[in-house]
Amino acid sequence: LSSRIRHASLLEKIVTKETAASWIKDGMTIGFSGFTSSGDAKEIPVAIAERARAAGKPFKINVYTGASVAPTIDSVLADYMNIRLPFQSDKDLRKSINKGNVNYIDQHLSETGDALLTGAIPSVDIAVVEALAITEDGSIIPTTSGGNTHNYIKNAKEVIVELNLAQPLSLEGVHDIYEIGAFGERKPIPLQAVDDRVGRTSIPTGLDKIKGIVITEQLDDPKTLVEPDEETNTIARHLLNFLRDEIKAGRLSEKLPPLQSGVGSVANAVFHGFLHSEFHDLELYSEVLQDSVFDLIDAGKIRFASGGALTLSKEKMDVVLNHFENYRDKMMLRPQDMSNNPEIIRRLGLITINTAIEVDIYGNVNSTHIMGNKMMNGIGGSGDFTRNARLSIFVTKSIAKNGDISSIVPFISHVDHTEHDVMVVVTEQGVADLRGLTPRQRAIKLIENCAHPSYREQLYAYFNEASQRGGQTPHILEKAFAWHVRFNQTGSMREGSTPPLVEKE
Ligand code: 0RQ
Repeated sequence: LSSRIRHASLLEKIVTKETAASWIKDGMTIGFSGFTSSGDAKEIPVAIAERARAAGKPFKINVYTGASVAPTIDSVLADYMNIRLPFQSDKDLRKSINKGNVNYIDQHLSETGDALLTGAIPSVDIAVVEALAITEDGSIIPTTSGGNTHNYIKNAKEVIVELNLAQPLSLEGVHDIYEIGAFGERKPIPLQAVDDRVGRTSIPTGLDKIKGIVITEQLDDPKTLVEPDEETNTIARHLLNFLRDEIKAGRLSEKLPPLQSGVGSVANAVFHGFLHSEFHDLELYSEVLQDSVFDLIDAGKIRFASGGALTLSKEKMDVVLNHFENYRDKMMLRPQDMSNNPEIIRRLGLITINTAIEVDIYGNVNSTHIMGNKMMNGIGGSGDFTRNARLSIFVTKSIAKNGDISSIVPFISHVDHTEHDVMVVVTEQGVADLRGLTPRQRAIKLIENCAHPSYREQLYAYFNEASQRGGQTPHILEKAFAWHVRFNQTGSMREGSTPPLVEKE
């Protein structure tokens, strides 16, 4: 234990999870570590829920995290949440949010620290954070993610540590914790390349601020790997060919600028595509480092990967965590106000790849809402990256739900990324490069290159009728959401669809 708790006085602070949970009172704001189910607090949230259930009295807390966290926070605490921010992807919590039972604040991931700093959201009472070790001066060494942990520790009155003995000590040194500073005192961030180290390897906390330590030995909740399918492989192929064409045209050099990509099946397929391509010396300045990143490192394709979290499947976690010394000099984990920092994203000139739920004919993108009102996950980092990218790319399959939904629509039903930020759209149908085009030109590119053939005629009918009415961005307002309305009424966006005779399950 002395390698993990490096100041003897801290040994007296070891408590049970039940004791730690008893410190969390109704109405408090808790800042949890954790980003994409990596480096989350694992035992205390469960103990908090058990205690609340047993007490049977009204109990609600505000739950702040880095991004999505494991069900041991988001499912287990869903009934006990007042405010939840800044991102989630949990099916139980999603239900509570969409019923209006949880006050979900869907926030750009880079901005939570600033929201705390400016008093825009309630401040943190207690930070509950997973640690690899606590240093002699009371600094906390995080585990598999950066997240908002340093902001929550700084903002909180007290800190409870979950010291995780299952996370290997070889992770020590992989973090780069840099304080971006208060408004008015903020300096240019001295990061010029993906592998520049500008901060510390631990989070200054102080022995006195640590209220208790709970020992745990659970590994992170592994991610289920979504294998590439025919469509995602085709999207990946189009995307890599687009990059090749950009190189041929002289707009990109053979050594690509650093890449960012979201989580999920397309991201995985794209990175698999890189594995079997001529691209080399790749650099990542991203949030999540998934399995494929480690495959690319093993194949010698990635020079350096900067991320916010290791988001791994069970099999990959076993390999990576048992041999982390093989990877440590090729990667760095940063807090999300650095991994997603607009200043750095713009300076490094990233190529960003994120997934859309739907795209409209003018290039606006909805990443968060189903049929205009129901929250899916949240904007996550997609806005931080897209707005500031050198080359912002959105990917999506052209249809969803067996073709009853077209992902290219006349008007998106919720706006996350505007036409001004979205440069390129890729579906399994092809690539629409929207740069330098007017809205009317963009509409034709998107319908022609990205829409599913079975919806093209319908899209042209809308666009042609709208164009006759005129305008910079032609619309028929009374019909703009007709496709979504039709889907809600009939179960399909296709014109002429009739409601099913039997209610769908
Ligand atoms: O439904 O779950 O019932 O099968 O939406 O769609 O195609 O599996 O794609 O898992 O990559 O998720 C945008 C949600 C895509 C995600 C989103 C249905 C579809 C399926 C999921 P089922 P897919 P993915 C870095 C960047 C925002 C955050 C972000 C996301 C389900 O990528 O949350 O980018 N992004 N972060 O059938 C209705 C449509 C639909 C649709 C798909 N048009 N209408 N349903 N679906 N299109 C990471 C972080 O920030 C941490």
